[in-house]
Amino acid sequence: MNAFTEKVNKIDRRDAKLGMAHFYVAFIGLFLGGMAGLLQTLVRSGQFTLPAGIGYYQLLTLHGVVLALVMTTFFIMGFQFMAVSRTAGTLTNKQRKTAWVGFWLMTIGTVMAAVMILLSEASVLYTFYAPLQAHALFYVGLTLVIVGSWTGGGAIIMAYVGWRKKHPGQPSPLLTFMALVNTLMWIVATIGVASTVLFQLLPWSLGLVERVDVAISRTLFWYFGHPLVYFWLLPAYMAWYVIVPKIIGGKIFSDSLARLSFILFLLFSIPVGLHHQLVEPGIDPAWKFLQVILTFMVIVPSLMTAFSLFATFETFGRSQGATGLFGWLKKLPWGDARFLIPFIGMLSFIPGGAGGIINASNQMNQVVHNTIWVTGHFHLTVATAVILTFFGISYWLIPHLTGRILTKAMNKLAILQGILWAIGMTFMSGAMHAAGLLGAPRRSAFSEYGGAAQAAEWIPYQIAQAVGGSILFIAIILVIYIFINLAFFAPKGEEEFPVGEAANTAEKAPMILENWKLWLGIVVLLIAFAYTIPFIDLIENAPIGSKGYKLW
Ligand code: HAS
Repeated sequence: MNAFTEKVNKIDRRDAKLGMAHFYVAFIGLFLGGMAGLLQTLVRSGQFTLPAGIGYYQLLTLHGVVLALVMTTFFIMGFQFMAVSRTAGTLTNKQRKTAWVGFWLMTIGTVMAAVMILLSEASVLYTFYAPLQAHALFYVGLTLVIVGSWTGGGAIIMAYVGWRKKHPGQPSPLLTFMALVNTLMWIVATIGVASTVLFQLLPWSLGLVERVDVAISRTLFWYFGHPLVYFWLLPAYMAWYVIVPKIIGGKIFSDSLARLSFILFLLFSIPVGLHHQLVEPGIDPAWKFLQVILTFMVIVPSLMTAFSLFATFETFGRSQGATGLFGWLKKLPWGDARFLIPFIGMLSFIPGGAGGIINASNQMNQVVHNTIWVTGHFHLTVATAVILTFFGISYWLIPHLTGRILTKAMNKLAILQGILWAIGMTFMSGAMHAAGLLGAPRRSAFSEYGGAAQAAEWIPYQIAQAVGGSILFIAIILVIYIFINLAFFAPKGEEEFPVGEAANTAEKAPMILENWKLWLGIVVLLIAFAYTIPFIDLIENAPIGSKGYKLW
């Protein structure tokens, strides 16, 4: 390898350290959160009681906060830093320092929130809905996680701006562009959750004010809560658009299409939060209807992604001599964990996305809202499509960063891990969907509901969830084992950081896609359009508010 390719292709050791720090926290979180998940499914089967006074809702809070908020955020920040470092060049000292400050703020915040949960001071679940009231330090911890992520986001923005200055008139590298879009979306979205935490929940939990306006707090939460799911999804899309084509030996279908789909996410992922509140009182149905329409707009970039992926796979297969309608499927590298694991994720996103469309449809939402169907939906989307893609990324990125390789034996184990995950999740998420349709509630411990006949119908599905949860836990043990191997024990060597090229390199991405004043201007307008009147309504018609409750 000559000095030039070395410089371009290999991530600088100082940046690699930054990435690995994020991944250590993410994988510790995966283990703790996964353990909590296993115990939950066992409790809900009715066959197991928690020892040592551990509460079901305490465990559920740990599971949700550690996996949905902590594990994802650390993995995503780490991955995005590495993607930027690989494609826009090594971070400057200032950028790297800023990123480290962000990392430490997030880590301190995580420890604070986790300690409060473990001390049973914050069993408020991952959505920390008022009027459930946690200890003030729980909210302070979450605030630090957000502020830390903004600081890290600042480092990504600085790296992007630096690249643009050095390359005037040129479109930025695709992965850097994508990391930037996700960062911008995240910053705009987290303003909602930061507002409710700082101005409502924190003063209320400190006793500075007695009551909280529940509807405003939830609306601010969901202003953030829906883009949050795309903050998880977009790094997986980065891998699907840019990395998977290179792994299979193919090309990115269209660089411009990929960028456009990310811009559409930036525009439409925020002004849609009311679709989580379709059954809540206090919000005019006309505004809910408007946000449902906008929700259907945010489905478009996912459909574009599906189209683009099929095109990449089919074009590659045919270039290898495949014939017939589905002959190209046979040409894909099924034995390569770096491809197979994200591919299982893509497959699961087909029913996962279809479930989302059902949720978003007002009438059907009345059937599924607050049932365990919704839990089934997000275990297919974030806990399969996204997480399997993150595992697939780890299988080449961790050895790339530690100067080791994914051996054939580890590749096989990784494939087994992905297949176990798919089987476990089919049991667990499938049973959740089915029980939800029979009316089983979400966010609830085991109960026979006074011997009600309807509740008895749910029990076989709850047992199936425990079977699925146990298989998933075995898969988590495997992934942790592989992670430790890749971080510390695998043979030394060079593992590639695959970055795909567009099929048509002559096609230059239109520079308008990097006109941030335009896109952020539209974002602000759409948010103002979708949220101003609902918020004025909520404030004008505010009830006296609620005192805090600790139901655990
Ligand atoms: Fe959702 C609730 C609507 C996507 C996560 N969602 C949740 C919650 C979470 C979550 C965590 O409208 C629960 C929050 C809570 O605690 O209360 N969701 C949607 C819609 C979409 C959607 C319309 N959700 C996601 C994603 C998530 C996620 C992504 C995480 C990563 N969701 C809702 C609604 C609720 C909700 C309501 C509230 C429910 C309630 O009442 O509480 C869309 O973005 C989905 C679009 C996706 C597609 C699929 C495209 C398929 C692709 C794969 C292609 C495959 C290939 C391989 C190429 C249209 C891209 C195939 C190869 C072969 C050979 C076949």
